[in-house]
Amino acid sequence: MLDLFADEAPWQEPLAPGAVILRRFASQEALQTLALIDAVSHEAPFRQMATPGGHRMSVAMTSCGARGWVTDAQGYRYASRDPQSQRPWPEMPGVLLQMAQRAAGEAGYSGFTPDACLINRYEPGAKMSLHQDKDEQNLGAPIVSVSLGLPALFLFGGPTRTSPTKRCLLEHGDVVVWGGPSRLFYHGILPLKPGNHPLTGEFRYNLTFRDAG
Ligand code: MD6
Ligand code: FE
Repeated sequence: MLDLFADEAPWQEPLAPGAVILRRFASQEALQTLALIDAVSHEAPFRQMATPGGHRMSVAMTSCGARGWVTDAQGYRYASRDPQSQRPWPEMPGVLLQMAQRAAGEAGYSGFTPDACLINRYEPGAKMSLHQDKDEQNLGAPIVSVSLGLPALFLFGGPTRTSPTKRCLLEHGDVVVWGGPSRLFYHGILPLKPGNHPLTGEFRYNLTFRDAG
């Protein structure tokens, strides 16, 4: 298929110390990435997990790589097997690993070796409350986040839950790389507005590559 959405040259927007948005960085690889998400989800289906407090998440998730992020009554953690099947998570496809490494390098983080890729799927109304990503062993490594499909409003805060937040729209192909001084900053996603994206229909997908170690 001719990709009418991959023509723009990428550009960078600083977000915070250590954090940058690489606009449209993943546009060229969007179709391939969506096909790989589909393949991963056949082995490890999207599921809405329960928080430790017993709330069902509105975002459906799966993972690939040596580790996957899971939540249940026992808490948030990384696990080397899919709790639903007891099988190892699907391998992280080489093209995804390489895309994440290129994005990290572009943002000044060379030598990034993610071992986990969490894949989020949002339907209209789905959201991600303000949170910190702190379940990874290696907090010195950045996180690379790839957005595909419908746009979403991203809230980017500061070191405390009540820090002022800025809102930015993350669109198809945008990649956020962040680490360093803002690695533990609070962030979230506002409820997804309904829409119809030519490549993903009513969904938004987000992939986050982490060194969970
Ligand atoms: C999302 N992203 O974009 C949710 N976390 O759907 C995250 O929670 C996130 O984009 C850590 C680093 C980058 C992220
Ligand atoms: Fe996060």
